[in-house]
Amino acid sequence: MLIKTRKSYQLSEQQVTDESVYHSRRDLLKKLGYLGAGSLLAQSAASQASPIDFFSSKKDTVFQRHALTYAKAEESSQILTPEAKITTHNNFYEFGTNKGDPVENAQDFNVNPWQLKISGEVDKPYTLGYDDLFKRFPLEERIYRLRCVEAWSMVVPWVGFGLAQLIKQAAPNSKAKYVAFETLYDPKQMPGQESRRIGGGVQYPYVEGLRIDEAMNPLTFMSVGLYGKTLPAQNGAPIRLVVPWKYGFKSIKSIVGIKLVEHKPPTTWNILAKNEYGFYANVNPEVDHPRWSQASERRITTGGLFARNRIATLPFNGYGEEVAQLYKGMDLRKNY
Ligand SMILES: Nc1nc2c(c(=O)[nH]1)N[C@H]1C(S)=C(S)[C@@H](COP(=O)(O)O)O[C@H]1N2
Ligand SMILES: [Mo]
Repeated sequence: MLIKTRKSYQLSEQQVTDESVYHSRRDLLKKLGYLGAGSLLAQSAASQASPIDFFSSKKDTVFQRHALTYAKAEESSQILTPEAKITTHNNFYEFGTNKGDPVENAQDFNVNPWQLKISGEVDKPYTLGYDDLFKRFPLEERIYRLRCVEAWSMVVPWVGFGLAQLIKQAAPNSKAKYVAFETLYDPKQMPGQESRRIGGGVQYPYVEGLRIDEAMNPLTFMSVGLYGKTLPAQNGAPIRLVVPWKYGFKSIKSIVGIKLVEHKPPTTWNILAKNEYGFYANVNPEVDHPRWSQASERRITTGGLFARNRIATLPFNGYGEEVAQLYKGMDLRKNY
């Protein structure tokens, strides 16, 4: 018998009702000083060392729903990766190539003021300032698996909004076939951009891209927070992309530009090694990296060194039902 189970990403949407999303957003706005709760917290928003809590009061329903969301995630074997691991095991080459470099080197990264420009093949280009990132679109929580091309993975409770909302607001024209993303270029703040040795020889600014239909898919997410708080710098503050069915390198961090374009845009890892990293980068256990297998992954969980956390990798990282149709008729070996 076929038992229909909920998709993991729907979990949070079912647990966090519209009402609680509304309240959590109100709560955030309050913290940021928009609903008259003072400016002290608004200031600390700029400093990633003291992230703003989206779900402040431990007594109200919002917090309880939030906790319930996490509990349900654990029940459904979507065991959340602990916050302490999500925020200390990072790939963010602008701050160094070792997993512990970003948390160490990004502590003074200044994200406020910020400008995110939406431009290109659109009728209504616009720019979002720091505050707009949290105000313009209703925030929601999504629990997603994140699968790095290096064969490790995590389960992350993100906070943010669908990329489709941001794109629709710009009114794309008929030439908008792809979306090009760009990370901040600021070598003074990002030591990896100044030194080839620290930055791993990557060409900066880091750039990424999606086909327009991939960008408009409901799963494609702009994250401004995790574990109910604003994003730590090392995870891509103040705003980063999350594309859960693709390898992690597509999920570009600290974005300053989103441009709708006619032709397939260049992407950072493809520029660096095009035989190893393609434009699509869909998680695929059947197509190995030239230097290692992609058939399984090490899930980063609560377990220690000897935890049995090697699991099979799923096509499209387990999101095939939502996204496989985007690639109908395509040779996924060629389009890796
Ligand atoms: N600008 C930028 N974005 C980036 C990267 C990077 O080095 N620079 N690394 C990517 C890779 S390889 C992964 S796996 C994810 C890691 O996100 P996390 O550190 O939040 O887990 O970010 C992606 N986004
Ligand atoms: Mo990655």
